[in-house]
Amino acid sequence: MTQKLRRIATEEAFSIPEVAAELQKVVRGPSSSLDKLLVKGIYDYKGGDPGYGRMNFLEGLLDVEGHRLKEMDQYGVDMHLLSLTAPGVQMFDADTATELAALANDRLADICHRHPTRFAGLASFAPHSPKRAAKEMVRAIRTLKLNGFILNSHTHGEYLDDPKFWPVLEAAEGLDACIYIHPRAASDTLKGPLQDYGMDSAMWGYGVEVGTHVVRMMASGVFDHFPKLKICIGHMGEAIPFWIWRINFMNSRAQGLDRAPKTKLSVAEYFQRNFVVTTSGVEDPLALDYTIKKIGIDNVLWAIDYPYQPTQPAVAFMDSAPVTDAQRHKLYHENAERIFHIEPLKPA
Ligand code: 1DF
Ligand code: MN
Repeated sequence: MTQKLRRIATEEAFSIPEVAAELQKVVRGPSSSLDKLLVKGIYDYKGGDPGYGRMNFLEGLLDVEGHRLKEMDQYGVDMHLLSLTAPGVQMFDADTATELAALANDRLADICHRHPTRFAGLASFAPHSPKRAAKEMVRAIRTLKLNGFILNSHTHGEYLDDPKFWPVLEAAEGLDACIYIHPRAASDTLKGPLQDYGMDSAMWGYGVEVGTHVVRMMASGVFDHFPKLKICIGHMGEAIPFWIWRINFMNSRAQGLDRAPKTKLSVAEYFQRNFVVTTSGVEDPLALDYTIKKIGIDNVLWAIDYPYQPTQPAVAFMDSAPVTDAQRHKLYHENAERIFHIEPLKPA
């Protein structure tokens, strides 16, 4: 019996008008964040070339049930696992962020309930207010029945290894809900040489930012406190699979020199135990093969990165990837169903 090849895309962006309006205020305000470059191109778009050289992404973000569904049908994409697009609510003050995260989660849950086989969703939260965030996380999973969480890397320059964020990690672990650490531009203290030549975002800066974030988490020993915590990272692992041997070797040396805390497991072991990666925006069969070999076939998930990446090549890439049929089922949907608690299709 051959099973239908269900295609679940796991890093698919959307927004709501209220968050878009608040981001437009940020663009026009005094923030020194490197995110402003890209955010301006999306939310202060006035037609023509947005100075960012791209299409009008905002339309694609705000439209979920119209054009997006048609495009999914056209290319055989069964489901988008939606998440509020970067930088989410993390550039706002804590109160605004808390309020808008809850609103975005309500809207997301409505969409998922209207189309239970087409959309699932990752809930937002405001890390700047960790206790309120933990409450919203419980509501998002238990009441709204969302599928996990989205975090757009740093929050005002702070990273998840900071004990102030432990209520958030405790909530995620307790709810058995994965946190997808999605990129945003590098924090103010990291951004220096990333400001030129288009390096601020997906070309390079995003990987530097998220890679730095997850190396901090692994080296800090945070996974000794939260051994069952699951973290998802996109873009074929933000270069971590390629570097893991060296990170592991050098972390063990740093521990020997008392420059890093002693941890129960090695960095390489945390990477295999606590992480899954998606293929978003990397359509390179060699990178896929290498990533599968480093982290295991059960820990790699397919993604498009709609609307920032086109659907057709992402589907063509995974349809033709040099893997067995059983592996293709894992990559396209079985791993996503397991990690994000998406109900498998009933056998026909
Ligand atoms: C871009 C790429 C924008 C990704 C994104 O959200 C994003 C981009 C603002 O290329 O402009 O999520 N990405 O994940 O690679
Ligand atoms: Mn993305």
